[in-house]
Formats: sequence, structure tokens, C-alpha cells
Amino acid sequence: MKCRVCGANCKQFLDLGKQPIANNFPTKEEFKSEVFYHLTAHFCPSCLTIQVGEVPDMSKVFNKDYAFYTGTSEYMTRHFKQFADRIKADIFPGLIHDGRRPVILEIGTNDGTFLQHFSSPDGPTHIGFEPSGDVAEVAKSRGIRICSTPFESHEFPGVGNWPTTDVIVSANTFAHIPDRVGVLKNIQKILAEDGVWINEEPYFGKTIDLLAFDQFYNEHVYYTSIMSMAMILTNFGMYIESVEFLPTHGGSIRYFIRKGTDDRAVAQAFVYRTLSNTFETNTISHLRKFAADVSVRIDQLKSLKSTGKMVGYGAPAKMSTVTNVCGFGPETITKIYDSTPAKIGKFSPGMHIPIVAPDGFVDDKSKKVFLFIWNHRDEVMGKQKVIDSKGRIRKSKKREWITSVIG
Ligand code: JHZ
Ligand code: SAH
Ligand code: ZN
Repeated sequence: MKCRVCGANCKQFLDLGKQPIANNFPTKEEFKSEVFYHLTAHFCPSCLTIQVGEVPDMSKVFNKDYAFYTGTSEYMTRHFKQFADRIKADIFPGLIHDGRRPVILEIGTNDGTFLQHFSSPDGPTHIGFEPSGDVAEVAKSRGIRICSTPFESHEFPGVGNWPTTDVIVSANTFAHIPDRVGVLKNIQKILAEDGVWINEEPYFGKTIDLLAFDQFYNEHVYYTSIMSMAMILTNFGMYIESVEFLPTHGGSIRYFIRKGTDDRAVAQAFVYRTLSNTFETNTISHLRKFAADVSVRIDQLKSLKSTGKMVGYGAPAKMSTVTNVCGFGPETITKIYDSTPAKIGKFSPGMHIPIVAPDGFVDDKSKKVFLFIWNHRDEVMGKQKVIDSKGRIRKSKKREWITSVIG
């Protein structure tokens, strides 16, 4: 395939076979109309971008019924509150010196878990881009101004002559938009000269360390290393000012990105390219080694089919990749407990395992549990404490918890 970013010929390193749309949880009646695509991953030797080959039509992915709600995790809710507090306390004051209202824009607002902290009438001028209908309704109910056009195809100025933007935030969304060049062009257009774009997403170095092959699915179109990010940004007159590593989603990275082509920008880009070169191996041979290790891991997981039935805990998008690549249907994983109302009563994509409300889990007799939300392990384990009739806290049943990732 040709690289979506620079047009060079890419090299394929991973093939995870036929996959359904990861966040489309069908009802029984919808089994026959499920959409499948071929999930492969490719490396661009020219701009170092890693990307999936085929992606389904995005209007079938991010639509009214999109099933992921950020607010289902208390940990993520706290994470975004802390992030918002930091922007208010440290970032706005560094940018605004004349008492005017700051301007903040978010790409991929979802249910508004982050942007709700900026939506009060006396708060900053704000807007959230969110094409998925039901999640956007939750954001609107939190007083957030929403634009439903995909960010990359929005014509700025539009939305009431949108002004230059002091802070642009994208969390787990930049990697989801196939037209990466369109996103970068729009950011370049609307970001104030001294503004900052803060982007967070799973860090690919961590995905490799954990063998987290389940981070590959149709929504994750791109897997960015610091090196590739530094290279791409240079072409759009931007540079990495700093990065932070975060524990979210099993190991994420947060980039602080500024506009600039001056000596400082060039020096900074050089620092990140050089620095990342010391701990990232952006080569096809390294990626092929990863793919070979993934294949061994998948074979180990497949062997679980012969060791008795399990139940699943959490029905994230990642679960779709694991169950489809391992061939886990209801005969292996009888049901999956998940707290999202939009998923409960439906079935897992492709393999059709029933998704049930989490209340029943405490009385579930299963000894083996497949923890699909390994990234929320601490939060899940915290919920396993049971209060007995005398008000004492005791741990719930002894169970074996299995995960797709190593370590
Ligand atoms: P979770 C999604 O990934 C999709 P997913 C997306 N592509 C992405 O990049 C990240 O989010 C940001 C349930 N749950 O967070 C709720 C419980 O049942 O791993 C959710 O259905 N009990 C945008 O889908 C799922 O697990 C719990 O205690 O891989 C969480 O999915 C908790 C904490 C969650 O994201
Ligand atoms: N930022 C949240 C939500 C991530 S889910 C978090 O980190 O938890 C990704 C969100 O991006 C979805 O709600 C999806 O509808 C939205 N999205 C997908 N494509 C988009 C696009 N082209 N422009 C803006 N938002 C988009
Ligand atoms: Zn490229």
C-alpha cells in the first residue's frame, strides 16, 4: 500500500485476518449484516508511520450508535479532570496576558468527559468536534458546544467565525482519522502562533513491549512513534516541545506541540529525533520480530479453547481483535460482563458472545476470567471487594485472571 501521509510504498508486517468493526455491537437481527475488513499493519520506510491497510467506511464506524463512552471509567474521568485543571492553572496563564477569554478546541469530544470542565458560560470559548451522535448528545447535555463535522473536513472559519485557537486537545482521536494530512492542515490553520496542540494516544513502544496486538483494530489507523511524529510535524511547520508518558490505556504518550520553523523549532525537532532514536527502533526488521512474537502469543491464547469455559470481563474494542483472531466464541467465553448500557444486551462483534451487565459477576461461579480491559486492571480489581453481612470487606472469589498482554 501507499503511505497515507507521504505516498511512499509501505511494507506489511502484521496480518490479523478478517475482522468486524470493533465498536459495532450487533443485536441478533444484525448478525447477517455485519461489515468485515482485512486487518493488516504496514510500515512506511520514508516517514516511519505505522498504519493499518484497509479501513472500513468511517461513517459505519463513528455514527449514532458508536458504543465507547469515556466516562465508563472512573480512572479516565479523574485523568481528564486533572488534565483540565492543569490547562487552566498552567497553560492558559502562559498564553493569555490581556485578560481575554482563552479559546480551546477538542477533537473527538465523545461524551464530554474532558471538555465539560470548560463549558460553563463564564469559561473559555470552547468547541468540541464529535461526529458520533449518541455520545455527542451526552456532551451537549453537559453544556458543551458540539460541531458534528469530522474535524479534518471542516472549513475554517465556520462555526461562527471560529477564532484562532490557544489550545487544541486531541486524546485517542488523532490516530483514528485516516486523513492525517487534513487534520494537520486544519490544526496549522487555526492554532494561534503561540498556541499549543496537546495530543495523547497509546505509545507504540509500549504496545510492542506488552505484545498488545489487541491495540490493532479499525479505529486505530495510526501507531505513532516519537520519531515519526517529529518527522511528520516538521513538514507542517510544527515541532514537539515536550512529551510525557502516561499510565492510561496501558501506556500512553502526551505530546505538547507548537508551531514554528525557527532555529528553536529546528533544534527541538532534532533533539526529539535523536533522543527517540536511542530507545525506539523504527525499522521493519524490529516490527517483523514483534509480529512473530505476537503470532506465538496468539497460539498460546488459542490453546485456552481446550481448557474449559471462561467468562470475559470488559468488552473494549480490543476484545474484538482478541476474540476474532483467536476464534473465541460463546463455546469458549460464555458471556462478557461490561458496564456500558449501549453494549449490554447485544453481542460481541463477529464472534457473538453475549454482553451482560456487571451486577451478576459477583455471583458468577467461573474460575477463569478473561480480563479484556487489562488497561483498567486496578480499577476492576478495586471493584472486586465485597462487603459481607457484617459490613466487613472481603475479596470476592478466587479466580484466575487471564489477559491478552504479557507481564
Ligand atoms: P477501554 C476505546 O478503546 C476505543 P477500548 C478508542 N478507539 C480508544 O482509543 C480508547 O477507547 C480511548 C468497560 N468497563 O477503555 C467499559 C467495565 O465494564 O479499555 C467499556 O466498555 N468495567 C476510542 O474500547 C470498556 O470496559 C470497568 O470497571 O479498548 C472499556 O474499554 C471499567 C473501568 C470499564 O477502551
Ligand atoms: N477523547 C476521548 C474519546 C476517544 S474515542 C477519550 O480519549 O476517551 C474517539 C472519538 O473521536 C469518538 O467519539 C469518535 O466519534 C471521534 N472521532 C472520530 N473521528 C473523528 C473526526 N474525524 N473528527 C472528530 N472526532 C472524531
Ligand atoms: Zn510515509
